[in-house]
Amino acid sequence: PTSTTELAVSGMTCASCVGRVERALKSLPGVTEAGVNLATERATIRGVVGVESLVAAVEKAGYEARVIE
Ligand code: 9UX
Repeated sequence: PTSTTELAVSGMTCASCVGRVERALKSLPGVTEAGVNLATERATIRGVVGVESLVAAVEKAGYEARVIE
């Protein structure tokens, strides 16, 4: 089923960081929507995708992520 996942993302300091993280998330198969809020350091992702894949994609882009329970 499609679900919404929230990640806490750290290490972003400018708008280009936000774009990098959004692109990394949107490039994953199954992701239909991904948005990043720099002020709150939160990423919201919708789609059919495992949370470990989401975290790995953010880390590969050079930032830190953890799933918000
Ligand atoms: Mo902005 Mo982010 O100059 O990794 S892209 S700090």
